[in-house]
Amino acid sequence: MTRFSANISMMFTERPLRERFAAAGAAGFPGVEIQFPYELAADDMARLARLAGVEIASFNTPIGNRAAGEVGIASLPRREADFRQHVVLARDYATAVRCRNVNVLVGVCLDGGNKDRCINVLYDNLYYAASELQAAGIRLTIEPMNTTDRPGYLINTLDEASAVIDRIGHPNLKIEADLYHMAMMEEDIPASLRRNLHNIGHVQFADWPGRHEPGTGALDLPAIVALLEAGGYGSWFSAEYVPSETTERTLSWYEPWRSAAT
Ligand SMILES: [Mn+2]
Repeated sequence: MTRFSANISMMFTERPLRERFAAAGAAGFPGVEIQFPYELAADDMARLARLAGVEIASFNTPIGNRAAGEVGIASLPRREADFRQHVVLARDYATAVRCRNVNVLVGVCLDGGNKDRCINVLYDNLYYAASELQAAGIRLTIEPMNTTDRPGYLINTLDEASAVIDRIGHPNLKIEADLYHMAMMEEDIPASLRRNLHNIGHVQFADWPGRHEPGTGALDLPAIVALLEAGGYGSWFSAEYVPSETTERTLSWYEPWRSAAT
């Protein structure tokens, strides 16, 4: 059965974070995800999710020092020890909240533009993270992002992510495919999804342009869901959009699936 989650870092923000779990559950979502959960204690978050009847679908490893331009530290030379701490933190957090997917932000190269060095650091770090998480039963993903919102981000398309995965060669490393980023970076979204389907471990979406709810742009969500499921994809579809009005008023796209689930 198709399972949708709501990203409560961007949705249901009319409420304090602690109340968004129940709001997502009441709207019929069996899962939530959260970009950076660490402001909540893990046992607190586990309790909020349990009370709301939702699973935690995915979250990111820490973003690092945003003021210094860091978008994750996975590709930063001389930060390997900090990266490993982030992985252990995320692994323990995911275990406590029973989350089965953790996403690593591959980041931008801040080493004076020495991209080769950053890429080599990234390979080593991803192999470490994939192994560490696999031992805990948690999948690791990397997410291609668009270069307009994230200038310099190291992985921008599904093909690039697949090339990194093939190079690293760890079975626990997959792609978090975000249809919003794909709309800006891919020549042919269905073709790219088909080509990389064997590597896709998690899916997010927002419409484009605007990054709002499905129906506000060019995204054909039912067609994408059908394509992925026909190809064997069986994990979450995570709504990660900026609601164009109060979140509850932007959920008509979800109605067909919500009715089917109840
Ligand atoms: Mn995303």
